Amino acid sequence: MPAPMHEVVIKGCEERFDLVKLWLADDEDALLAERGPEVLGVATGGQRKLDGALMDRLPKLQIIANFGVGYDSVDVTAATERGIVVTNTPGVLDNEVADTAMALLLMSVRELNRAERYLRAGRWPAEGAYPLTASTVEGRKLGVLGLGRIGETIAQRAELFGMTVGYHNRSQKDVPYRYYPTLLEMAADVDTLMIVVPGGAATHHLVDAEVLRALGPDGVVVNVGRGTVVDEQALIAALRDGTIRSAGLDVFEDEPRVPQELIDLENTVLFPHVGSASKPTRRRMGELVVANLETWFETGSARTPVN
Ligand code: NAP
Ligand code: 8YV
Repeated sequence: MPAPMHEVVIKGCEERFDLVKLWLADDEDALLAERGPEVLGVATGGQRKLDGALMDRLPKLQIIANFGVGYDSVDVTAATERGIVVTNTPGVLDNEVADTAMALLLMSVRELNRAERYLRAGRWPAEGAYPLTASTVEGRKLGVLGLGRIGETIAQRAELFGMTVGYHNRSQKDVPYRYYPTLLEMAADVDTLMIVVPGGAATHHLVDAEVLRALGPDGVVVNVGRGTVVDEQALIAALRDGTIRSAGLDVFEDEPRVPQELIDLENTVLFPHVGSASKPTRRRMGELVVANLETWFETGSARTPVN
């Protein structure tokens, strides 16, 4: 284990395996040289990059079990080349992340974060009612970029909120939502863009200035996928000059650093990557990490492999 993880993973691994805690080493290089050749599995929470160079220090490595659906900190190509299976934690967090996404959407459209700040600042008795919001959620057109497990869970919620739903993926799915073959086409047709695609090179800056312009002045962007999907500087400019209305963000390009410009803007809702961050959900994710390791070493197949 390269860095500290959820207690369920630490305990689960300690009970079943001989756990090497790399972060406790005074001399990491020496520990890797001494214990690396014995290591058969890695449990990781994504704090540390798992690249080919590190894999080469673990010549008997069979499995990398990632805590989280997104596994962008693991070089899966390098793992596959070395015959190492990579697992993630899909499914168990869909509802939690979808709830977080809806909270960002509702807060962004109805300015609920600003309204709360208004009350806390004592402005209600002094200045009267908070101004009416220009927009409302019911009737908005939602475009989901990445209609996968979490994206579909968000789509179901959005329908209940009276929104129409469309999506853009690389491939069309058998779902009752309109498919847009290109992101630009979708952005031009909807007013609310929900980003739920994975990070990595294939999705880097997919949402750029052109997409934001296409979304238009009533446009709301919500990102619960990965920060790298959005050109953050283009987003800041679009929020500043009214190209779009507002943004609700759970993920950022360089976490945990969030650009001061985003913090200073009134039309942003900013969460510190808490999409799945409840105790029950994180526990389920931890249990799935341990289950992947356990079944791999018991049966030779993992529960939720990605390669
Ligand atoms: P999933 O089921 O694999 O869905 C991902 C969707 O994205 C798929 O429908 C896929 O469809 C689409 N997609 C992938 N690459 C694309 C591309 N280049 N262009 C357009 N569409 C693309 O994954 P999930 O379980 O829903 O999770 C999605 C992501 O959410 C994770 O990878 C992670 O980054 C993020 N996440 C964030 C949090 C949080 O706390 N904020 C929590 C969990 C997950 P096609 O393959 O057809 O393109
Ligand atoms: C976690 C996530 O915050 O699952 C993911 O992809 O982004 C979140 O659930 C993260 O994985 C915790 O390390």
